[in-house]
Amino acid sequence: MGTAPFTLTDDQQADFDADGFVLVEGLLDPGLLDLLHEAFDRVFRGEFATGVAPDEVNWQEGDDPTLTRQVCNGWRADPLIASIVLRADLGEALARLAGWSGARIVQDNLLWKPVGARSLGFHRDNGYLPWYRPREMATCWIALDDTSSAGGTVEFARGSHRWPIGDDPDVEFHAPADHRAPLVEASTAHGVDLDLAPVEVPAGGGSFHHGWTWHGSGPNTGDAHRRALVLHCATSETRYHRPGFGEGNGPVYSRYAAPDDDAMPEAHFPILWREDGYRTPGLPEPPSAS
Ligand SMILES: O=C(O)CCC(=O)C(=O)O
Repeated sequence: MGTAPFTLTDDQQADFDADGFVLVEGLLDPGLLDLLHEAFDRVFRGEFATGVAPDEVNWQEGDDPTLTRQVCNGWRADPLIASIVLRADLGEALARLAGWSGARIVQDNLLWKPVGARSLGFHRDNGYLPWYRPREMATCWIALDDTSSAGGTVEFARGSHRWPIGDDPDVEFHAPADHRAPLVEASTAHGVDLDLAPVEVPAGGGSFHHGWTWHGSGPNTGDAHRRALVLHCATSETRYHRPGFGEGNGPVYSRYAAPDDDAMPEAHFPILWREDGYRTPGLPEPPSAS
């Protein structure tokens, strides 16, 4: 057995277009879950198998146990993480959902919310991206444990990808006092009712969401870990946008820009899938679990 390639259906595309997200099952071979849990253990212990540090390390063993643990671009540090978040089939699904001719990874997220850990504030991913153009992202969120509302799974505000752009309230991502406050402020400002959809799926399932969809998650009041591996992509055509380098998460990710060229280097932002058949050479494939 191996991970069967994910193929998007017309119904899933229609749900994504209407709601700004779609829930899916079977993104991952269940036999890989234990191996991925071990990879999370390694990375959050500071063991970087490749010798390369992730771009953002927001929690390491010994830090505040009530915080949701987060590492960004763990794929640079761990080959198993790389083999999942660099998958061609996931890149293809994201490109098709977003209407792009190809997809490149911008960032992965390793998120680990143990029992009792606090929330992640509601936000829109595109809000962090003034440093590249087009300012678009689409995301695949993969549950590594069975998820539930009580366990603090991610929630999406249905239809919020169509809300106006440009006047979003300030957002505190890590452990805000009220994780839904910016969402409530935005929905009130736009005069729309909130319709929140929790991603409740078996481990190995997950979701795809649009870069302007509001999402966040509550504390883990359940009785089990809540780990997720997240793949954020942009179109393969994306180029740096220097006026935005100092904003959003630009100070971290614009470090890979050449001084005289706005191309995004494939070594740092590999192309996972392109409709003409191109894929950045040498990317790893997922191992066979059994
Ligand atoms: O898992 C969460 O609670 C948040 C995930 C997130 O922000 C994302 O996938 O873009």
